Amino acid sequence: MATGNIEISSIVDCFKKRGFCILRNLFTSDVIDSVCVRAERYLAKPTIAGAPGYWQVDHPKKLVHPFTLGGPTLGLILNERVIEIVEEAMDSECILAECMLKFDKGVGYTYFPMHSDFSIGWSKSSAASGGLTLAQLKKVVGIGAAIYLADTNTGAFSYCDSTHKFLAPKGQNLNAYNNEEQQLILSRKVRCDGLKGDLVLFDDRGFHGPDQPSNTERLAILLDYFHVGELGRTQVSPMPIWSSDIAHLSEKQLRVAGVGADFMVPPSEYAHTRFQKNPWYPLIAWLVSRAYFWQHFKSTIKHLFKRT
Ligand SMILES: O=C(O)CCC(=O)C(=O)O
Ligand SMILES: [Fe+2]
Repeated sequence: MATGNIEISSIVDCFKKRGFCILRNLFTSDVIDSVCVRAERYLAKPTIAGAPGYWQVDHPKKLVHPFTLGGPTLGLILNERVIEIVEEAMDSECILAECMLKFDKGVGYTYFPMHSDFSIGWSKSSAASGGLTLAQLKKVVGIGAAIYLADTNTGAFSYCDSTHKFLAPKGQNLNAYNNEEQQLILSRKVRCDGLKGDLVLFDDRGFHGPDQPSNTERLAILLDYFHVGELGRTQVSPMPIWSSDIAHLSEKQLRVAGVGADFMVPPSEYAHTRFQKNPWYPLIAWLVSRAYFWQHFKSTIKHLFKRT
């Protein structure tokens, strides 16, 4: 746990040893509060017919792209001090590969089990050949971050201490490991309890996930930075940044935000678009197409009367 002006090198030392660390007092409560107000607005209703809101991809959670919150939110997503820590830990330039504001409802069952984000052969798109090699996996290829937008304990982000050193030999899914291996990994699980505004940094290669099952709601911004030296200037999907916000970004922030970068998944196919496959989608789409029917009907009648 690092608070205040602690040296970057001691943060990186801890991060490299244990695979995670918690940073406190990075952001002022004013900034966090104003991001929360923006988040609440978007979390009130789902996006329908272009009206702003959250994305629904399953029952337990609501998602919002944090860049759409705008303003002070960008200071969290592209914090220069965090970028400095991430780049020192990677020993490379980084790029923001993915980010998401996530509200977990606390449904009382496990829907996001512990996992590793990388293993040998990893790739996000079928177009990429071969996938991640062992030599690449030995480097800090990806660093995730969770920014707590409320005090968090039950349901908090959890990390299996030092498991980034295992390099997930049987893959990303914990179920692929035998009982003994699973017990060994899970016995190292540390629940990262934290305060509103805390930021947890974690090595993507280690086993991690939310503390589930949990009956507690949780609100966090999740970020993922990739190692540019190993994975290229490539994002999982491009970032939707408002023109008014992009004007305030420094050169370093623009670089990490991925201005001019390549991407693996087109925005129209990215995970948040899953509702297109929901059985209710055609009906809701039909309702939307009729949403202004009464107005249309009145205009048509008026027009007819005018003609006669
Ligand atoms: O929701 C969480 O706490 C885990 C997120 C996660 O696994 C990730 O961002 O890679
Ligand atoms: Fe993950």
